[in-house]
Amino acid sequence: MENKNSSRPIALRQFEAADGFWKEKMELVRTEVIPYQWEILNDRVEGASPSFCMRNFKIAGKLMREKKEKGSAFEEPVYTFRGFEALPEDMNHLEDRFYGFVFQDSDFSKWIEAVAYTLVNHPDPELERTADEAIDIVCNAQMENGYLDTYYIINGMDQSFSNLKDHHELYCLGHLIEGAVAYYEATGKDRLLRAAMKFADYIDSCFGPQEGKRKGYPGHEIAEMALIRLYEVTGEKRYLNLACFFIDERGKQPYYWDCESTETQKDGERYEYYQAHRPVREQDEAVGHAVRAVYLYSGMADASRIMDDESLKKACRQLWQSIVREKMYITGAIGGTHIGESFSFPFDLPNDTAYAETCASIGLVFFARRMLEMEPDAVYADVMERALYNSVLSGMALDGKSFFYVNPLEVLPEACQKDERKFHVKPVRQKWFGCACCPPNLSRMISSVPSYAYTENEDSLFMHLHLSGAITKQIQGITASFSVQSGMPWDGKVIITYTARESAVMKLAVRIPGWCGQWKASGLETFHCTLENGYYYIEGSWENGSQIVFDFDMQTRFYQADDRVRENAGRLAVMRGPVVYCAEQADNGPDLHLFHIDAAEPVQEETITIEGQSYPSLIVSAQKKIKSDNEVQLYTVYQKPEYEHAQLKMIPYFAWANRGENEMAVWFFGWDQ
Ligand code: FUB
Ligand code: ZN
Repeated sequence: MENKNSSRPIALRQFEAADGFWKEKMELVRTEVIPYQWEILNDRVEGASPSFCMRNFKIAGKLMREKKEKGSAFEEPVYTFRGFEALPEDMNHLEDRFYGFVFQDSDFSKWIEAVAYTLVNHPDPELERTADEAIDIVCNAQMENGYLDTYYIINGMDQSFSNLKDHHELYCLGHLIEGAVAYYEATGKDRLLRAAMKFADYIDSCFGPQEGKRKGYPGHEIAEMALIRLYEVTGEKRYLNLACFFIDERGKQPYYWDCESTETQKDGERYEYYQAHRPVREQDEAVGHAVRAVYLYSGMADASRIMDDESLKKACRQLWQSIVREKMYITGAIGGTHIGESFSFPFDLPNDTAYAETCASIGLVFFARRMLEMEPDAVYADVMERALYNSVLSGMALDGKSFFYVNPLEVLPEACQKDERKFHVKPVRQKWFGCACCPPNLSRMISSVPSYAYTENEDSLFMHLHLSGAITKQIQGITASFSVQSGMPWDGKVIITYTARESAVMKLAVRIPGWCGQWKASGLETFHCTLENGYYYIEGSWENGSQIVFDFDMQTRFYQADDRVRENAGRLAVMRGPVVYCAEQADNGPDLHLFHIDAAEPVQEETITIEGQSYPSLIVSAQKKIKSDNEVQLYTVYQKPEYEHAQLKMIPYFAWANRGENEMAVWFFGWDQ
């Protein structure tokens, strides 16, 4: 069914990271973030919002045991959904009930997924033992019929499926599948996979086109792409069918949610928030909750690839365009408004009230890779790279110990404290969150980056990101292997060497980054080369020692926004290669808004060390408005302002807020006088 141009991500075991930017990040996740998050999941970090995640599983497991022993039904609890179960004042005497957000289970699933990715190339018996124990706790909470969502197991199954729109059962299923598949692929252990399949089978017995089954679909998408992943690992077509059912049922009239229960309101026109306002093939604008949206589009892209479904592909391309042409920040962040954590209208991209949730950028990376799997076109990889190096990485402190949920492009700390419209913007990263969707999402993303960097099909290996390491590919019964040395994102030289004894006839498709004005490649004499949709296809017989060297120009460039982005009229942003830069008070003093940067002057570079890590900082020539000395009047008759020459020191955006609370800005007025 699949089109021959499509490709699949490499398995993580095909890649061994070499020293470099991403290896450092992956190591940070492995050595710092994953152990820290395990403590968090068990509520053992002082000063951090409690998670209750593992506790909820334990309580649900106890109920399961009691049920088995007594053969009795649960006692009916009072149904108290408020989205978040408030904490008791006395944390030492918690009742045996569910605490936290209704989707708290998913924190475990994301954690185990990240654990799995790290175990592939770093066997760690102790971590694996901890993971197995956690899996036991989770599996013990599963009901006989396969159902596994602690919120309902603890609060009462009579309410299960009563509010698909908001209550996240299918979201928890999706994350459970993702974690279970990853753990199975990493370790070969199938306990969690079997639990996830059992849950999926139960859902399959309740939902579907057949008579008597519910015609509902997830309020928070992810089950779609997860079920497809489950199909791909098990070969069980029913999971693909269920995913396609969820995708196709969305937006059909009468709306399922109008009919599902008395608790939910009949609110058809607000279903944009859930991307359920229209059937997906008729959706042409990215709307609503940004994470939900990109998770849905990812599932759609998966389904369209597998089914080679042209109408679904068309919808994916249209939605992609809607995001990247009209609704994406220069950092690759999405979600312009905190109201509903949503996309705003086209070109409404405020810098200081941005929502720009870390999870949404991660979801955009999911979507981008799936578009690449569907059809190799560097425009997708350009966005994937933009998001990864900027709005995804900014979600985590350089030491891996604190996190941003919201990733603004301009911050004045006082405004975050005093202006209610900006309360969602934090000037420093937090240890954890009551709603902790972002940190564990970051762990699973970063620890699986190689599977975003490389995809493959029968005769080609695609290099979307230029990640240093050794990569293998099976082709015509041969193990082809390449070593890649790359200084990205700081240095544009990429050296690719074929390192297998046996030669292989194949295509290597290397992405030419969209940000790169000029590039050259050498070592191509014996190959047939073509440039297509931003990929340089190098085809021929690869012999041991064959070496291709790419040189991508990393020159710093100034960018402007489309004129319809009113917020940035007359402003410039600075990028060096794929990395967006920002300026902080720590280097430039306060009042960043008074700087006007001069794009006509050359940019100097000097190394800056933050948190023990060194980066190129940029010294940009600027003019700084001299502040008026009138301190009594808010408004005065216009006088030509005076400026003084200044230098604006800029650092990589992802590294901001690692030196305490301070002003930050990405966009600056240009100096064109
Ligand atoms: O609803 C689950 C997650 O919590 C969403 O993906 C995030 O936006 C946050 O609302
Ligand atoms: Zn999040």
